[in-house]
Amino acid sequence: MSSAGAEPTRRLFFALWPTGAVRDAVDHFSRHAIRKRAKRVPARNLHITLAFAGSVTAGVRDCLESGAEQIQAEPFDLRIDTVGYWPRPRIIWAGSGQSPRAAWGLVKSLRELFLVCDLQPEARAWQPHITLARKAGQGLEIKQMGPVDWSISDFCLVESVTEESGASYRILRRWPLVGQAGSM
Ligand code: 2AM
Repeated sequence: MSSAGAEPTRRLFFALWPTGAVRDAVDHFSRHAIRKRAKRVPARNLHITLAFAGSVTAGVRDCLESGAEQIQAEPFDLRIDTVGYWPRPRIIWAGSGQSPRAAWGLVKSLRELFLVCDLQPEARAWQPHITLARKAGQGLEIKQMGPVDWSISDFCLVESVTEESGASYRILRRWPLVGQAGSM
């Protein structure tokens, strides 16, 4: 229970959410490539985090939503063709050998929005990835993947809820990518 007077918060992040076909293709790869000992991320949870806000109040959420509405970024294509393992968080991930400028522009805009909303943006460079499995050893049996081509035409604000069975994600809002080249 929250202490008296403490404002309720929700754990939020901006993300790219795959279409059904992309999700299924990535999940198919994950099922075949990852050993059972790793904790595979279920298909419904596969995504790329753009900017992680953490636990925020309703006021901050409002700020994020109204700011996100103003963001102009072009739609872009992402080719998921790379698989890797990060020993520190012990995750197996899928990503793209080449991420387009528009994707970086979108992340930059979201990081600027975080400052406007009194949130601290991530200090590290963005590392676009889909987490395929957690608590993983070097579990990859196939080093190459796909490629899976993903046409990205929107971005989402997502709530993360921790349940006994693990994290569950709920898309709260989506915004279309409609900007012109060079616009912010
Ligand atoms: P991960 O997949 O690399 O673990 C929801 O938790 C999403 O936000 C996940 O994609 C997770 O990345 C990312 N995330 C969780 N905690 C984070 C943090 N402190 N900084 C950046 N991203 C985080």
